[in-house]
Amino acid sequence: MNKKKVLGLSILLIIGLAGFIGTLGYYQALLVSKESQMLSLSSIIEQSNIQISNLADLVDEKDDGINSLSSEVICLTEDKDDLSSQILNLHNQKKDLESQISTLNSHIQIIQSDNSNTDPDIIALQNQIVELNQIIETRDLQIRTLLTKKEDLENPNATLTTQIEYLQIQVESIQANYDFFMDSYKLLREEVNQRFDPTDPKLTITPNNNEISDLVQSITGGWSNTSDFNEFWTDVKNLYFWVESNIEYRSDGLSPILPVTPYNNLIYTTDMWQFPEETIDLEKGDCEDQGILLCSMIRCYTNQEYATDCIWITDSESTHIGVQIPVSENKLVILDPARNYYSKDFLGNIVFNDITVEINNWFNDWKASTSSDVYVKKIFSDYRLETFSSMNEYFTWMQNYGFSVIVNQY
Ligand SMILES: [Ca+2]
Ligand SMILES: [Ca+2]
Repeated sequence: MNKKKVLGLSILLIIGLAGFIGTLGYYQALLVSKESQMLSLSSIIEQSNIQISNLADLVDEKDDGINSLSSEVICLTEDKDDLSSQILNLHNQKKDLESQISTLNSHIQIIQSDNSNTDPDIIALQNQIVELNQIIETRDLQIRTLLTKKEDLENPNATLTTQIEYLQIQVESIQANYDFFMDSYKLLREEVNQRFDPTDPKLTITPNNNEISDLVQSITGGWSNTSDFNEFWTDVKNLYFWVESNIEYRSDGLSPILPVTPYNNLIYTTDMWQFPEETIDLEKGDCEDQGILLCSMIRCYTNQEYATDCIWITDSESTHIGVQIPVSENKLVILDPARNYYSKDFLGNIVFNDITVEINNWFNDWKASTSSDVYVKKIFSDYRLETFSSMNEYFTWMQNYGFSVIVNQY
């Protein structure tokens, strides 16, 4: 062999040796690791063995407990049997006692029935029991009554509220009665006082009243031709004479005027206005009663189409009422049945004088020496009411009468 082959084999040998050494190292390290794992597993096994040992001890303890409990169960079962026996025994004893009681009750009933009608003590006792039961019932009733009162006392508000509600109903009822009473009095007062200086004298002129229209028809036969003023004045004169002849003059008596409220005093007057139909029925009346009747009759006769008024004159001492018929061209006819006066000539025919002349004629007839303060205070009819404060005011107003007036012709 040559040197080169030796060198090569040597190198190969070295390389193989080195590889072997490396592999050996690796397995040595692996061995160390496995030994460490073995140690760790040994430690776990050791701990597990300890736990197993502990569990074995515990199982022993439980076995002891089970044994102990088993003996207790045996004892309790014995006790239960004993108690059941006792209960059964008691049931039997109870049945026996009930039987004895039943027997005793039968004996008692027999004894009671034997003695009930014969033993005075038992009868007396029974009577006492009845009385006592009655007393108990009475006491029960008293107790219930007292309990009810107690409840009322415990709820005073409820009781007071009920009382207040009851009183309020009473107050409302009384108020309603009072209002009705006052309303009725107001109507009564208006009706009564209509007769005394009425605030609305228009209401006293009643041309539509059946009694008035029947009377007017019987006296005049009606206004058969309303363009015939001769018929008109003839019929008016007949109406005037009917009143003058058939209504007796009679001064008013003393009459009471109702106050505003029923609590004030009455006022008395001798000036009482009658309604036309009342004057017809009474056949009596003073100046305003006769004037109101005649005015109503003439208004009825003309079917309310021509002017006719009551004319109310006054001075410082007295008043008087007649009837006026305004006539065309500022003429005037006055009809005053209470004083037997009407606008006439010496033959008794109706005449048409100027208003101022006729008013003065009438004033002079009323009072022979006319006082300076006499004037027309009001005129009124069913269709109007006018009030004046002087004669000039009345004359001026009459110039512009503004209502259909009768023509001055026959
Ligand atoms: Ca006629
Ligand atoms: Ca009168």
